[in-house]
Amino acid sequence: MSGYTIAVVGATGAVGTKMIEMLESTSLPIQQVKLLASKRSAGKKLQFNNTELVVEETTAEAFEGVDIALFSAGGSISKQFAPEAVKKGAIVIDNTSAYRMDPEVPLVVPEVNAEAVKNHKGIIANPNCSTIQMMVALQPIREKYGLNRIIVSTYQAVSGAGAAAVDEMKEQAQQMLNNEAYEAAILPSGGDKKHYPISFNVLPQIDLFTEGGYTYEEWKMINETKKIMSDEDIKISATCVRVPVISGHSESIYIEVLDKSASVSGIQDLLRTAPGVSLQDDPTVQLYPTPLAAEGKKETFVGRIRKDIDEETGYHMWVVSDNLLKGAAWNSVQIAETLHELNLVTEK
Ligand code: NAP
Ligand code: 3JN
Repeated sequence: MSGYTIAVVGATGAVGTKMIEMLESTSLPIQQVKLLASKRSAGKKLQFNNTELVVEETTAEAFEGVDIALFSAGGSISKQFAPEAVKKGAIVIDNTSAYRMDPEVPLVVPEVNAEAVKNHKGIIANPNCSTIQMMVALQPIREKYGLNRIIVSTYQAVSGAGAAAVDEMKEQAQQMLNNEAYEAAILPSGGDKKHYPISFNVLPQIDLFTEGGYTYEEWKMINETKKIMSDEDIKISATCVRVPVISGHSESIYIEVLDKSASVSGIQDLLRTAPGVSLQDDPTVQLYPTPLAAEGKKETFVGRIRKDIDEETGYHMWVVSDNLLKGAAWNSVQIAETLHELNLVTEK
């Protein structure tokens, strides 16, 4: 039987679980799936296409015979094991930030820069979830009208911070509704000193603060956008905010285009047929995207497109996508499909 051997590293996690689901629905020829996680999960059983698979510990040897390895077990695991997987002949598609800004590593959103996979030297990086959906929505506009400036504010779901953060939010909500004492131990960032409740709240901090009063999440959006769009000069600023939503990141995006002939209807026409985009934009019938409706879907949904009041070339829009699918697992599997379509994977 022919087909690829695909490893999922971090298979028991929030993203890894979705990767398994995406592999179940892919058109890729698959001979075998290997599920890898930490030593703690070794021996645990998970389903793939109604077959029970046993989770193995992630070791260098585990990548023997693997053609494609999808990593989502955190940056330190990618740093440790991605080079080992490459040495064993696998192509690594890495969902962490470990290699995203490495000039030797393509950073790929297939709807935007699929061809970049051709330059890989063993590792291809999957961008941050908030960057991916913004790129899918803006690329068609950029191609037609040019893009000069992006100002984005995100409304990010709690599942982006991992399964434990979702559990904490649910527990807080129940405690608050029962008028009981509640605790906050994870958000806004497990690595920071203070923690705030996310239930019935909004937190203007995702990850730790760094240069210029921006957080790492905000810098990821800025730097990754410049790399994916191959445009160091594009003006971009981001404010990343956590909201009490389980899945689905939303973004309010302001752009300035170069071409003065752009219009709301012109942008709507472009997005109606753009790859990976679903236009949901009709205020007369209250049609616009919401995270709850986007959950479980692969598309990036766009609505509320309108012209800025003062700036002739300025437009606003609302962009929503499932952060664990297009933002992570689906984009990674799409990269694997792109490699396959371009005949860049060799079966062992
Ligand atoms: P999670 O739910 O906490 O899952 C973490 C996974 O990593 C689990 O499968 C865990 O296995 C595994 N792991 C932990 N330590 C390990 C070790 N020493 N060796 C091998 N595997 C180990 O986290 P998540 O939300 O799925 O996120 C995982 C990573 O994906 C993040 O750290 C981030 O880098 C990346 N991510 C990317 C995006 C994006 O924007 N593209 C979004 C979310 C996450 P056990 O069950 O055995 O502990
Ligand atoms: O918080 C979110 O909504 C997205 C989080 C992504 C994330 C979480 C932990 C570590 C990342 C990422 O993909 O940028 C990382 C990381 O690998 O740096």
